[in-house]
Amino acid sequence: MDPPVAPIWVDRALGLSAKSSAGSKFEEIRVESAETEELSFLRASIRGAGGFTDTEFGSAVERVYVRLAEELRRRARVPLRFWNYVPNIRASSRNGFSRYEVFNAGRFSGYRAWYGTDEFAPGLVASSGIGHRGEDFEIHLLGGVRAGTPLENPRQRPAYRYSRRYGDHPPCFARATVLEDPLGAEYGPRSVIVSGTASIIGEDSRHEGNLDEQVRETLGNLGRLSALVAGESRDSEDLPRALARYREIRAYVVHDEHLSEVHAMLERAFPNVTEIEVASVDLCRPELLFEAEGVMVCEG
Ligand code: 3EB
Repeated sequence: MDPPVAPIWVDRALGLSAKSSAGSKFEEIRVESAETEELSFLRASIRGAGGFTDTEFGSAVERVYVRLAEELRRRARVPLRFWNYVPNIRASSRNGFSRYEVFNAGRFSGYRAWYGTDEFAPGLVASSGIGHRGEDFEIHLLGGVRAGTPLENPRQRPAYRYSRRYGDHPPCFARATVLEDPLGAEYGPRSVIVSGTASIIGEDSRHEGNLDEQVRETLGNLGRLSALVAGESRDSEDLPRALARYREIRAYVVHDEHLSEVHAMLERAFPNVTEIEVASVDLCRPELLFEAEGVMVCEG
């Protein structure tokens, strides 16, 4: 698997009967879509954005968000989950801004234009912000008929309230989106789409340079979210049981040589995930070695 591609579960939820449209290659923002009665999967891309200046890139990100808002509105759909594939995500410009910070500023402006206010936090959805090793900037968006409910992780500060340490504009996403609509028959009535999750407590990265510990801390974050959804007010005593609620997992490592080790660790941790995906990408903070996202189901 080599992102930007949709996770397995998105392809499955769209199914074979999804109607696709290709979009024009001659437009600045190219939009492709796949639609079903319940879901829209949109892919917007800008060619060559890896070579843009900070100003050009920030404004490109804003325009892609605004364009996606229009595309959803036209289809009478609302956002459920984003994947942002940012070229050179760890690069720093001459101005000292990382590409991820520039991306965050552009996304913030895009949301402000979309909602017409700075108070858009209740409308945020699950997201992943990762790098890829091409020159194009690409955003994938899963939209649905009815909005989900944003969920935050008590172990982590909401990203939209991060301090200025991570840029002048915070990352705009929720830790998870809770859906009351079935994503697919196999999940039952209620599922939770979980954002990219890393070894971050509060807003601080933990276990710099230590893969095993970063995986362990990340599993703790994923487990906490699961316990919360299950109505447990504290950290689950039983991490394996909490992780067993996950049905889909996609993970990212920065170093190719970690791929098989991480795959094996995740297979042990997630008994109810049929096919664990692991890809090698750059992550948004230089000290992070690992990130994971997925879907869980909750009984009742
Ligand atoms: C973090 O703050 C770092 O920018 O959309 C996870 C999920 C992360 C989404 C994003 C970033 C994003 O948890 C990783």
